[in-house]
Amino acid sequence: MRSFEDILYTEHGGVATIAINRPEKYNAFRGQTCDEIIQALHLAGWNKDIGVIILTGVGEKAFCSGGDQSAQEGGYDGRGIIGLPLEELHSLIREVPKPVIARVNGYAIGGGNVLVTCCDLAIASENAIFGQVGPRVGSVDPGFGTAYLSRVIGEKRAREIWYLCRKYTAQQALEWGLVNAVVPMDQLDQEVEKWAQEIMALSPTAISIAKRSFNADSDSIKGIGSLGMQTLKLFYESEESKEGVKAFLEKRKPRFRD
Ligand code: 2NE
Repeated sequence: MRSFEDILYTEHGGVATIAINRPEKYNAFRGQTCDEIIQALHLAGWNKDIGVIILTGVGEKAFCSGGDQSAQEGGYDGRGIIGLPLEELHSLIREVPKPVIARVNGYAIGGGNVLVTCCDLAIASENAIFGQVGPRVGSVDPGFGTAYLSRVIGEKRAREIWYLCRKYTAQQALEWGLVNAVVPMDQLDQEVEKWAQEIMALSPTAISIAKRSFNADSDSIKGIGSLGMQTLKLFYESEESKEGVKAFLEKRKPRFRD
C-alpha cells in the first residue's frame, strides 16, 4: 500500500479510504495535502477493484477545516494559482468514475465544507458541524464551493451560509440536503460501509455513467472556478485578506473596515 505524509490511504473490500491525517490542525489542508489526496484519488479512481471512495479526516474533532492558515501568506504553500491545487482536487472528486462519499466525522468548515459539497454523497456523525468562514478570514471559494453549493441546497441557503458565516448542525445539513444521512459517531463507520457495499453490489458501469450524467449539468462551474481563483490570488495579496488570516492566527476578531 502506498504511504503518504498528510493522508492515510487504505483499500478494503472494494472501498478505498482517503483520510486527511492532520488532526492537530483540525485536518486543514496545505499544498502537499491536496497533492496527496489527488494522487490517492488517481490510485483509487482507475483501479477496477475499487468501486467506492471514502473521503474523511482522522480523529473525532474534524473532517476538514479548509486551507491551513498557518501556511497562508498572501497565498498558500503549494502548487496552483493560490498555492493550493483546489480546482484540480474539486474536479477530480467529480471526474473519478465512481462515487466519492464524504464521511463527515466533525467540523466541515471552509474548504472542508466545499469538499463535502463536491462529494457525490455525504454521511455525517451527529457531532458534525458545517459552515463557510471565507468572509471572516479574507477568502472565498469562487467555484464549486459557491456556485455548486447553491445547486445542492438552493440559492437562498447557500447565500446565507456565505454571507453570515454561521455554523450549522448535522441535522440542519440533513434538512438542507447537504448530507444524505446522520448517525451517532459510534455508528458512522458501519453506516458508511453499508452504503459503500450497497453500491458495490450494483453495475459499476451504470454508476459511472450516472455520475458523469449528473456532472454534465454543472461542469461549467469548473471554468468559473479557475477564473475565480485568479481573482482570489489578487485578493489574497490585499491588506483586507491578510487581516482575515492574521486575525484567525491571533485568535481575535478581524478589523476589515479600519
Ligand atoms: C474549525 C473551527 C470552527 C474550530 O474552532 P474551535 O474554536 O473549536 O478550535 P480552534 O481553537 O479555532 O482550532 C483548534 C486548533 O486547530 C487549528 C487552530 O489554529 C487551533 O490550533 P491551536 O491554537 O490549538 O494550536 N486550526 C483549525 N483550523 C485551522 C486551519 N484552517 N488552519 C490552521 N489551523 C487550524 C475553527 O478552527 C475554524 O473556523 N477553522 C477554520 C479556519 C479557516 O480559516 N479555514 C480556511 C478557510 S478558507 C479555505 O478553506 C479556502 C477555500 O475554501 C477555497 C479557496 C481557498 C481557501
